[in-house]
Amino acid sequence: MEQKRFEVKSYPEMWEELGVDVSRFEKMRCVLGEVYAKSFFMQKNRPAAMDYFDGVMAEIHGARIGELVAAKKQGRPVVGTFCVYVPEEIIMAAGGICVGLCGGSPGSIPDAEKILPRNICPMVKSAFGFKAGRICPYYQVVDFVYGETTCDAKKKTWELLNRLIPTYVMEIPQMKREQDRTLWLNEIHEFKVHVEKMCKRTVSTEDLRATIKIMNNKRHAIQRLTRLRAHNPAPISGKDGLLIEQIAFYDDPVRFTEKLNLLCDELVKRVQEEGGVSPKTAPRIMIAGAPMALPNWKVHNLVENAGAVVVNEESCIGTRYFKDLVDEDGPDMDSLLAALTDRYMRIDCSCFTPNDERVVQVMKEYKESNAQGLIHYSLQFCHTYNIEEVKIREAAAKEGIPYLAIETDYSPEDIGQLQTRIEALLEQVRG
Ligand code: BJ8
Repeated sequence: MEQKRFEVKSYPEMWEELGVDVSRFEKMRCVLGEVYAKSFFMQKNRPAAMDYFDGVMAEIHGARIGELVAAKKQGRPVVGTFCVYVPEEIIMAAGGICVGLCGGSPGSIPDAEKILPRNICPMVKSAFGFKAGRICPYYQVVDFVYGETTCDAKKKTWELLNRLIPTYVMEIPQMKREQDRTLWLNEIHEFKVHVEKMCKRTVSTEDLRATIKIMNNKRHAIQRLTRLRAHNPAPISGKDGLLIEQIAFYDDPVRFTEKLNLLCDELVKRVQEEGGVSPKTAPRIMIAGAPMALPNWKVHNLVENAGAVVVNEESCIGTRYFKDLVDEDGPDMDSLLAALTDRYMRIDCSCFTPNDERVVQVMKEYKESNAQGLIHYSLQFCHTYNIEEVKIREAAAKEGIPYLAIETDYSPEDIGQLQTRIEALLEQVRG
């Protein structure tokens, strides 16, 4: 099949104004375009509505950055986050715009390693390296960022990131007892006060209720996509599913929701006609674990190039981001903040102890997605996911689920070894 051409569009003047190191970023832009074309345009029978998401990628450093620059000129701050614990609803209600800044690229890691130790998680290094090297327009356009005290690598990196960009830190509890909920409720109250100060706007109950609805609608749409992916044959590839989950952290939430619902309408028809992107016999694989930040498509590429289809991502760039909604009906600010507290407290990140609800959730999603094999995905040096993997492995064994645990980084060095192990898993599923 002839590969369609793809280019991430170039806007050197705008980048220059933002302080991006344009000559270095230009090279990264070209590589991203090539990798994207190879990963996404070789797929057969892609839904037509993926055109919108291809367009978002083509303009990921162009039109979207232009929108953010325009918003800043109107006095709306652009706020970067690294974790799904940071309540976007409050930032939006204060007039700010939220973008996810996790790093999924090997290209920024050497910049980070000039400062940070080498033996920490690649996601943290990649994120830090983008700012240290000035090689990402998103890191240049944000006015300030919110970090959090989830894992050690992140919380200590914020101290150093604060030298490069104002970095505020939310304290996330590590347990889920009543006193931890109280701590988190207080933290959310303080966060609101801080956001209001930074955005120079007081959040009204109506503002907050409106942004809770916007975010709930977005979560509903991604939940809908997830349910459609549970059909056999899969109406959309796992790679496209992951791409949509990644784009959810960058795009305008209202537009994203509308376009995703259009895609879902197309997938509904496919399901009715039993159409799909792979044969009914293709092994169906679920991936659970650490988030895969844009442009990390490494494991999905390997699984789907081997003839299988990824049907679910239990991850923060996946179901942990959208599985729970916020109660919209509270009559006043206090009840809305309490509803946000409860919803965000349900996120089952491995940084919590104990975190057995995640094991239950992984098994639930495995069944609901009609998967036939489970891959646990950990990033190198991520102690919490790597250790929690033991319990996921035990639960999979108890259920007789074909299982593979992967610990990897963003480099291509282990691709051959991963390919062999993934093929062995798929053989087991086929057998
Ligand atoms: S809520 S998963 S987004 S912290 S992989 S940086 S834990 S060493 S990403 Fe996360 Fe929030 Fe949790 Fe989700 Fe550290 Fe592990 Fe790296 Fe991680």
